[in-house]
Amino acid sequence: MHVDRNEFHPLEVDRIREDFPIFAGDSPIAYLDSAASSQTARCVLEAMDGYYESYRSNIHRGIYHISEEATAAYEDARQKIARFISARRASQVVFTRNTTESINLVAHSWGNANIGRDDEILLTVMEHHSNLVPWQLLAERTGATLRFIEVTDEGLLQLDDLDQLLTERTKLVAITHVSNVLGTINPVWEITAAAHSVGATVLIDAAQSVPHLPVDAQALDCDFLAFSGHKMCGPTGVGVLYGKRELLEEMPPFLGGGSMIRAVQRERSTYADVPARFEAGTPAIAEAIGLGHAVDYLEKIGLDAVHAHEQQIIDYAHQKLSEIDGITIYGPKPRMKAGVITFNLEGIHPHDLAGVLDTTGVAVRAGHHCAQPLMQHYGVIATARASFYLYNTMEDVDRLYDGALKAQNLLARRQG
Ligand code: 7TS
Repeated sequence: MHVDRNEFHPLEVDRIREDFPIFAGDSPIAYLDSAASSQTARCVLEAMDGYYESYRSNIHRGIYHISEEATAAYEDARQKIARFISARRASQVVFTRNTTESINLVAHSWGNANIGRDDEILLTVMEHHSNLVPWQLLAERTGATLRFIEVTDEGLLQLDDLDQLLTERTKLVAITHVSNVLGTINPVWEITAAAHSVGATVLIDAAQSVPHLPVDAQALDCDFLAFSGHKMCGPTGVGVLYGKRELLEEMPPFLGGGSMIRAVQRERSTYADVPARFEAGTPAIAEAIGLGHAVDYLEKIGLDAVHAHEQQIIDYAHQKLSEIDGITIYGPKPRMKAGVITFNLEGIHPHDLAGVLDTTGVAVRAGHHCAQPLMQHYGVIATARASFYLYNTMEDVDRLYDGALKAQNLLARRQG
């Protein structure tokens, strides 16, 4: 079947691409690895430069002008992020380094206090290692048991089993909103409601959803939500943990040090209110300010529009790549997923494929994508993955297609 990309009507992305310095020049990269880390919008870079050039100083301590300015900009970023995910209060937004640290914070602070040896933690087989290893470590510390929602061959969660898996022993359900490998958008609202009906607490790994879809933490009713700035046009080094107020307020500190205390004596201390209690030491000030501007940028474009754009690209990518002989595409149909397509070409190692694609200026990720249990489910060691964002074009898909054919010509013949 011949696929004509003009049948699809992508959003106009030329103007959006001008907002990303990396795409300037005559032969821009076809950057298809935004699930690993997105590109940074110029307004984010300018906001961070503005801090360093004009009011760089520490926060929450200075009684001079530029420190007050830095504190205000940092707290303003917290407000913007709270609004972006529809948190009730800004104090429910804790700045961390990334999704991984947000989840570890919950595993230590909430987990150590609330999980015991007879308890169960329910995960899924499609979790990123970030939302698996912290719970394995917690289970080792406490003697708790990990249980798993299976994945169907189509790449959806096997939710028929949910009623059996959720029992009065289930204390925590920790699930990804969107799979970083398959792109599957999981029905997290339904799972959260079912988990709450047995009294379990729910953490949603939103690393791949908050950057790409409208996410409303209050509507989802999740107890915790974790995501990273670097996947949403923001800088590296800053992430977010959202939590319900009553849970955060009960939780003991994770890291100890400056900024998180109320009063310190030789032998003991009392701790600050949330969110400061969980932000020990000097935080990533410029990065938090940059993330606030990334949120402004995404809000201006609209997350519905971003998602619709990715759906068009992923529709086209599915049709186009399906034309290739010997391709296996993993995961659900385009309509049920975000902008990720994961595949293998028969007889070609995905690392070799990625190497050939790189020679044509196409950047994809190849490997296990930090989701080894999911690879084991599919009986593969690695896959190639192209992931799309608001700045990608149909032409990027064509370049991926052409590069895949080139790899087949170069490698399949040699290996075959
Ligand atoms: N959870 C999911 C669903 C992810 O996709 C990632 C990163 C993380 C957690 C961890 O985020 P971090 O910012 O703490 O590292 N995913 C990927 C990826 O797919 N390729 O590289 C990183």
